[in-house]
Amino acid sequence: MRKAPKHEPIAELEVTEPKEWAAGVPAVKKALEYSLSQTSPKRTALTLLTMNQVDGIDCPGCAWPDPKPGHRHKNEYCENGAKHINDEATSRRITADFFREHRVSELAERSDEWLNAQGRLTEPMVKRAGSDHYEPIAWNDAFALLADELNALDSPDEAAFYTSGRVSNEAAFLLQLFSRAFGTNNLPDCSNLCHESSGTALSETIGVGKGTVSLDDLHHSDLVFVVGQNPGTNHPRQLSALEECKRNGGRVIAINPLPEAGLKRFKNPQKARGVIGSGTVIADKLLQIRIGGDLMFFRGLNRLLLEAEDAAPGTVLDHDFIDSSSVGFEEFAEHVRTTEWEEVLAASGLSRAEIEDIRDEVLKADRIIVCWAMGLTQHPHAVPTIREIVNFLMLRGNLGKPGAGACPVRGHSNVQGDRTMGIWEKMPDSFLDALQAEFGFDPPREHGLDAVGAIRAMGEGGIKVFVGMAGNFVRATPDSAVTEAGLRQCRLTAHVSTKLNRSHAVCGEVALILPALGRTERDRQATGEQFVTVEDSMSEVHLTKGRLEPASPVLLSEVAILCRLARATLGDRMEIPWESFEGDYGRIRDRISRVVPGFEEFNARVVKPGGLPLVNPVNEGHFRTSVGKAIFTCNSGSIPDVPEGHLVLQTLRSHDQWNTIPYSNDDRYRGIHGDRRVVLVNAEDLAAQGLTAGDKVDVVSVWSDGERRAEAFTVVPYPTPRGCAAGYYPEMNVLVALGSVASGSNQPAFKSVIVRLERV
Ligand SMILES: Nc1nc2c(c(=O)[nH]1)N[C@H]1C(S)=C(S)[C@@H](COP(=O)(O)OP(=O)(O)OC[C@H]3O[C@@H](n4cnc5c(=O)[nH]c(N)nc54)[C@H](O)[C@@H]3O)O[C@H]1N2
Ligand SMILES: Nc1nc2c(c(=O)[nH]1)N[C@H]1C(S)=C(S)[C@@H](COP(=O)(O)OP(=O)(O)OC[C@H]3O[C@@H](n4cnc5c(=O)[nH]c(N)nc54)[C@H](O)[C@@H]3O)O[C@H]1N2
Ligand code: SF4
Ligand SMILES: [Mo]
Repeated sequence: MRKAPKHEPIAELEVTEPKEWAAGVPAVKKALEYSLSQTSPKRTALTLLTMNQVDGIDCPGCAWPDPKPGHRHKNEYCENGAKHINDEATSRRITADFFREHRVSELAERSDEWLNAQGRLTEPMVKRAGSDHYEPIAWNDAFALLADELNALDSPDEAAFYTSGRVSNEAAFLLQLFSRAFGTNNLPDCSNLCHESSGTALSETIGVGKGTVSLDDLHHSDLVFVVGQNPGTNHPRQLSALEECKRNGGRVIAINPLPEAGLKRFKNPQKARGVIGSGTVIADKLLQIRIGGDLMFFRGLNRLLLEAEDAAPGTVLDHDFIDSSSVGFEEFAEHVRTTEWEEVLAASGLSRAEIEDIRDEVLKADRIIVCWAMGLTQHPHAVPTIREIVNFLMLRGNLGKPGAGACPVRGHSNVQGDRTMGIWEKMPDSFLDALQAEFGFDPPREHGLDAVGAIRAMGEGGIKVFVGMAGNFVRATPDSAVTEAGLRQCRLTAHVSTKLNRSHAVCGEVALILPALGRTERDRQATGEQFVTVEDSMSEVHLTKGRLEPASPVLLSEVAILCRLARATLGDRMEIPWESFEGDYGRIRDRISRVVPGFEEFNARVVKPGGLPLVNPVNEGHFRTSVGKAIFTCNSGSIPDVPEGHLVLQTLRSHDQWNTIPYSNDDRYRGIHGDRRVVLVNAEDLAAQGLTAGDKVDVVSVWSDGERRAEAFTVVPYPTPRGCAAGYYPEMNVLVALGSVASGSNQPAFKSVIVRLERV
């Protein structure tokens, strides 16, 4: 539990009307303003002009894919992508003096925004046991220290290696190789916090945990659902794809508790008409659903589709698909027919007429895509919700055909690739067998710990060494006070990072900061300049190559850090040529091509323009499920009863932040300026509780193991459904109990927090 940072003044909160449209001229202006506040016009030009171009820098922001080579715009990036890249390319630097001036305990009191704003980390640092300061350490000493601690553990399972989704395929492959050679599958990652529920639901029902659509499918779909997603802020170029879909005659339905700006109207900053015109209406319909109501909404919709088929047999359902490609239809149909309308309407907060209207849209559409993100995955019943969406798609055969399919929209630029490379605490035996055949050692077979499991184990003393490969574990995870205590209990925490964040300050007895090259920078190794590769949300693997000089000559690449750590730790225990991997990343890709299916001839194929598209078996008619067909499922669940006077709170991103890092206190589209410590509530709920705009409250969540409290937040009336509330991540993470997770995926339920407001 943490109040506003002691050391920094907080600006006055100013609330304006939420915006009706996204992007346009202000987006271009804001991107340039932020870029120039961080670095020079020359460096801005160097990064922005090559961003998302063939041979250039892959945007370090979200995982939205690029159009095919030859179809890319000169400025193939969005306002937020420009901010993310310049946040890394900043000219500001943190040196040893900085750590002499600021104690670790003081840094732990600073805001996330302030820590990030100090600039790039430039040399390895150590905080020794009993000290409250970081001091410089030579690279070799840092690796020796970390290796000694790892080797002193009673069991390799007392270590955990966390990965955040900006890490390249090459580094991710080496990290999982090192961890398994060392002897543990403890590989928690940001995917555990992000799309774990999607992976679980999709693997179970269609046999692959990835989306099935391409950009071209989106452009040519008849009807696209955008559910639990705020693309105007989090995947801005998705709006260009939706705009193209609409130009081709498609329709868009948004399902979201909030009327997010980008869902309404989009002014494409890459097109003249987008800059001067009134923009394109994106969502033909916006259903302001109650938080957590999507499962019952889709069940209601599926029931209506079954009834439409009853009324006109042979005209609604795709019997060919159902009969030849799926199992479980009869049980599913029986289950869905029992769906009570009362329950659907109560859970979704929608009217029956609204849902019937969507049925009519569906009946007119031959090709349907459902896109979703954190609004669906971060609930206790996230997995059944996504399974019900798969049912919905299957009813009319919307899987494995052009213009149709499932589209979980990934967050971090390489979060999907990291999984493909083996960053998962429970990789299947087929992968471990391939690793064994290639490297000649026996990888551990017992499943490891995920993010929630690792935090729990830290608290119980079961994890003693924590290594973070990018990311900001302490702020990304739930139950902030519990996670902080867990990390402080570790013997050693080490972070491979580009920028300073709170995970460096809330640390183990001994702590290491291992500063890495970023994606914008040239990576020179023994055999010359290297590139790395990433996989986007639509399974296209492509290369990325930095153009800037490194922020400091001392920095090492993530690959080099891992190779040197592995050599220091494993010595000559195994015949893995770490030194050769460090010198030439092509040799890592050679190994990947023999271990990971779909990457055959990786080196030769990835250098072709546009890269290497991975084929989703679903699009070739193969369902790799337990029965070899797609599986209809019977699903139940909604938000548990909300006691009188309580609200369901979702924790989300503002427009001006990258995950745990706010760039400013300006949530422009929602009209919240100057202060992030706000809670957005329906005006009638506020009135019912005797609260008015501007009142200060503590937000209190209630769990079986006690209350959590976020102190001194300002209430803001906001157009969200009755009974719902919203607040920003990571400020609200303190409220989410570690035990509150999605069943089946163990993903924290960051968007289902039952709270009450206490006036202060
Ligand atoms: N600028 C920027 N871009 C980003 C990120 C960032 O921090 N900043 N983060 C990246 C990452 S890692 C990720 S995972 C993605 C996240 O992308 P999003 O999933 O768009 O991110 P959130 O801000 O969590 O927004 C969730 C949306 O779901 C809605 N929602 C909440 N609960 C429900 C519900 O029960 N039902 C429905 N239907 N909707 C609901 C919210 O109102 C909100 O619009 O963005 C990526 N891109
Ligand atoms: N309440 C709540 N909590 C959430 C969410 C939510 O919606 N609500 N969303 C969850 C989701 S979807 C996600 S993905 C997680 C995000 O969790 P993380 O991925 O752990 O967090 P980030 O904020 O992306 O990490 C930022 C840090 O990464 C480091 N970094 C950046 N680029 C590089 C690089 O190129 N190399 C290296 N080595 N380091 C780099 C920098 O030091 C920076 O400070 O948070 C989760 N937490
Ligand atoms: S949409 Fe995502 S990948 Fe594309 S430029 Fe914006 S942040 Fe980067
Ligand atoms: Mo994410």
